[in-house]
Amino acid sequence: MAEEKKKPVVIITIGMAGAGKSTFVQRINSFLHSQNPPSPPYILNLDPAVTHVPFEPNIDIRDTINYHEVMKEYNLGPNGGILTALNLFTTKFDQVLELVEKRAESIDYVILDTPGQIEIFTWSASGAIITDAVASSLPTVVAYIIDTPRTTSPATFMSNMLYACSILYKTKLPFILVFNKTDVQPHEFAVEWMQDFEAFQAALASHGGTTDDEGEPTYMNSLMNSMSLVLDEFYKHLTAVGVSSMTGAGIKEFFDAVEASRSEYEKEYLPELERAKKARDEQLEAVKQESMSRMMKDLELDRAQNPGAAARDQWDPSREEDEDADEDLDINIIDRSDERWPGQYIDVTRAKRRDDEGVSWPRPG
Ligand SMILES: Nc1nc2c(ncn2[C@@H]2O[C@H](COP(=O)(O)OP(=O)(O)O)[C@@H](O)[C@H]2O)c(=O)[nH]1
Ligand SMILES: [Mg+2]
Repeated sequence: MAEEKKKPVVIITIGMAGAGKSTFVQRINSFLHSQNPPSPPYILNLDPAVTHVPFEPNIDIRDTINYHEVMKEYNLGPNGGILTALNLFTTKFDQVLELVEKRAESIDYVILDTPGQIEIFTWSASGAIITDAVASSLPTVVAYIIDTPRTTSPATFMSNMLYACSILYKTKLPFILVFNKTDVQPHEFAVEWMQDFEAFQAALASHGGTTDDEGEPTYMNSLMNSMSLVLDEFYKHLTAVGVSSMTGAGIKEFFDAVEASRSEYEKEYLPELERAKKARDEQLEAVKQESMSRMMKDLELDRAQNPGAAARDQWDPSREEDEDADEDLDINIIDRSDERWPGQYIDVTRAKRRDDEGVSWPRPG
């Protein structure tokens, strides 16, 4: 018997607009294709507004949802349009997940490219739903893509790290910091700042803005100092790699980090997930038991108070012979999954809202 195949790892790329998420996805895609034997990944494009993606996605949100139609239909601007398109897509994500799971036997990686603007994915319910859905069925890691040339000033570096930190604490998933564009700016300075607290403090001090005219430290200085203490803790929980999506440098190291994250997922995330699920199930069961027993009590009380009605309301054994009597109890669940073909699964733009439905999709404030 063949040994059980390892589950594919899901890589969720997150990062500021222009950090190079899509270019990175293209790069790891071509890296996987060039392996011996080739290991083509399963790619999901979740950016409805992108006009050109440098790779061939297996599932593309743009096949399902016309972003321009969504803006027109719901009278939205670009950000609201992207968010609404993502929300519409998320309502069908169970079908997406089914398609991914069907392929799980034959692939090693599933890659998610997310919308250009980071907050649309990280601060929306849809982003959280999608992340939870994949992470509860497959080993999942977050690849946080950083625009290295744009993060060389200590203050920018720190705000970028704080953003990453907030995402780590939100998703609790294994986390890889990917310093991209190392062909333009090597990432050694970042590694030094992360490993050596004093080096970062020194960089902060030499960068101005942290002392006032008299040379006294400003509030900014003490804020940054305390923040960097928070970050020191955060750095212990992650791996950082430097890559160039342009040249392909560092991609091998990235995949080493992904493999290490797989065991982290299995050792830390999965038990936590199972514990949370068990607690939820138990709570649900308790609620069910409680409402069931309350209902039975009510029923008994009711019967005690109305003995006449209770006497008439009894099971009639003569109905047992009536074979068709039980028929109404049958609930037929029809499994149509075998008839489904890729691409058929959704066209939410066609399911137009009727005026009397009063549906209003959440819009950004
Ligand atoms: N020099 C260099 N440019 C890059 C690299 N990765 C991405 N870029 C450029 O950065 C810009 C934004 O990339 P894109 O992948 O669209 O960013 P996204 O918004 O995060 O998806 C594009 O002009 C890319 O060509 C890299 O490793 N090196
Ligand atoms: Mg992109």
